Amino acid sequence: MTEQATQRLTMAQAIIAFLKNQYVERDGLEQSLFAGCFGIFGHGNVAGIGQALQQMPEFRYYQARNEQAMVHAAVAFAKTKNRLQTFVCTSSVGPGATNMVTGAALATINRLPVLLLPGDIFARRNVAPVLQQLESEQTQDISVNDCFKPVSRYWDRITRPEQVLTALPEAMRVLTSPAETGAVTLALPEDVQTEAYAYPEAFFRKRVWHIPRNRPDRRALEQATAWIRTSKRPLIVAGGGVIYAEATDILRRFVDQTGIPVGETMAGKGSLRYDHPLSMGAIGATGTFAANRIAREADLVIGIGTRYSDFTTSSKTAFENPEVRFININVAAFDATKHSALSLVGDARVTLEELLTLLDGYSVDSNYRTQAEQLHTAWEEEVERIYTIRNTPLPSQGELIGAVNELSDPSAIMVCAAGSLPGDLHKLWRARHPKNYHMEYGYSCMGYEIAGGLGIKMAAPDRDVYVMVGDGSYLMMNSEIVTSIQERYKLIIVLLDNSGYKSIGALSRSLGQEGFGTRYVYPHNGVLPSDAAGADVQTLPVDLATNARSLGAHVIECKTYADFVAALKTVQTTDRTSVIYIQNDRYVAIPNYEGWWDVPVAEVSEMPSVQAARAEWAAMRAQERYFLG
Ligand SMILES: Cc1ncc(C[n+]2csc(CCOP(=O)(O)OP(=O)(O)O)c2C)c(N)n1
Ligand SMILES: [Mg+2]
Repeated sequence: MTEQATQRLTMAQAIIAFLKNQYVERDGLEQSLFAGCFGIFGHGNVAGIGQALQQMPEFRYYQARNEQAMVHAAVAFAKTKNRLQTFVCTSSVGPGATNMVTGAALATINRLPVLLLPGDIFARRNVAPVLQQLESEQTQDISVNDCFKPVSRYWDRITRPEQVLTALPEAMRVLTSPAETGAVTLALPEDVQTEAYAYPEAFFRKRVWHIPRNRPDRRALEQATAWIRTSKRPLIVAGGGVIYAEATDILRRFVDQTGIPVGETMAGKGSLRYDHPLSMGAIGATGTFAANRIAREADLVIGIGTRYSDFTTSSKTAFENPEVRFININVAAFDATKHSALSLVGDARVTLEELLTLLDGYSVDSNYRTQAEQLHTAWEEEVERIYTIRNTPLPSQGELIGAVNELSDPSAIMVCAAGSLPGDLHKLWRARHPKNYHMEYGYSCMGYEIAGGLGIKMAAPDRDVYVMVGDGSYLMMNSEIVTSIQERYKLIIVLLDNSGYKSIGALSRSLGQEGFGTRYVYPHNGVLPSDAAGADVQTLPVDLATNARSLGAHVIECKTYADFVAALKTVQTTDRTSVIYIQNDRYVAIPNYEGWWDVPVAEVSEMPSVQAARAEWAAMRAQERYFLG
């Protein structure tokens, strides 16, 4: 064996020394994959990864308040960077680790890269059970970190220091793969983290991982061309893949040349500017009437970078044309083959470029184009109508969304994740650039909003970041306001208080259940009052504005729409994270525009309203289709 130069480091030091030398390159643009490491220290990582970070301050360490939140921040950062950069997240053993499981699931579902380094129980075992260890009577080869397995795209436990020599390259392969990316978890036993090994120096050399723009099979492209040329009513469904591939310019050219209208998913909104005449806006359960009407009769659906979630397909009821077929452009074969599609497995940008060349001279029938353009105009009028509602005494959510949209800088980024806001924003937000609308709707995780906003601001410090958050989500996770103050990343948080869950309240009422369990009010005779109790309830003495102030934010409390407009102007010059607090109406809703979402209704109930909802549900359920090609 030839002698290799080595460096004696602890396993944790070797990890950080390796990670700081990992770069990615796409289209000739090179950057380091990791912007640093978020972490919360405990006995499971303080002397391992914690010591390594202290020794290598060039790999920037950021303190977080909650492990779940730090993964959200990392993932939101990665989404803003089109998956070309992300963070490492280090936690202690036990609860610190399991707090990250939700974040891992969110990352994997949304196909966003993040590297998780939870501390793990002792590999040497002699002192077991260590504080916070889950013991098993069947095996000693188990810890709570096994919970990460189903939510990680790559999972490993490092029981000897030299194992990182083979584990870290695997982690990099997955993190830098557009098709396979998601959460990568390396569970690090707290003793092994501190153990030394003579690592080959070559391991720490700068490495550049090329992010490919793979091209689909030529024959499949030709077949797709033939399908498009013979279709009468084609529709593009633009998903997150369009944005991650930076394919929005070619998409616009594709649409201009072919006249094919575009509906957008939650992750794909912003693929085409809202004011493009062939933008049908949001599609599916939270879609516009424009997109949903075009979808209903489409004979060809071209899905680009979409997973076809139930929100996108209106739970498989959106596409009613008996002849409908699908062409799916996707980096992941898994998604490309959905709906028995003709699969174009490849990068959205290069695939659209090749397809457009092959479609030279093709354009949809002018009647169809005119119909789509008219629907676009009608939809824009509907948005205008909702933006100009002035509801009293409490403002409506729609008008508040309108104010944020119109008074925010066009370059800003708006972030949201759960509650009634995502559905309303999907319909109403006028996306002016591909990053304008940042919606985490793969996991729709309450608590992502503020933590995610922090990650976005770190990725795009020159842009204003508007966090749209409900009172429920705010209560679930507001801790990263403190981190935003500490690191001087200014967020503009719009906190919409409707005393509970407007979204699930409305869903519950639509299922005949009167909003049971969705209001923040005192129980009455041991039962939480539902919406049937109306205003005859005792409200809670909770003061969220003061809560935000106590965390260091600049807070502006509003009562009216006019106050809200004034606050939106004021926050443009505040010096730190600012919260605009406003109560808004729980009941004024944005209509459903011919979309549907399958939420099964109880088959047996004594409530006539539930029985009626069940009958209505059964009728829609019968319309759900399989797309078998
Ligand atoms: C972590 C998590 N728990 C539960 C849910 C289910 N859920 C979806 S929306 C919602 C209520 C959100 O309340 P709020 O943030 O006040 O928004 P609103 O519905 O009032 O607009 C709940 C409980 C979820 N999406 N995420
Ligand atoms: Mg609420």
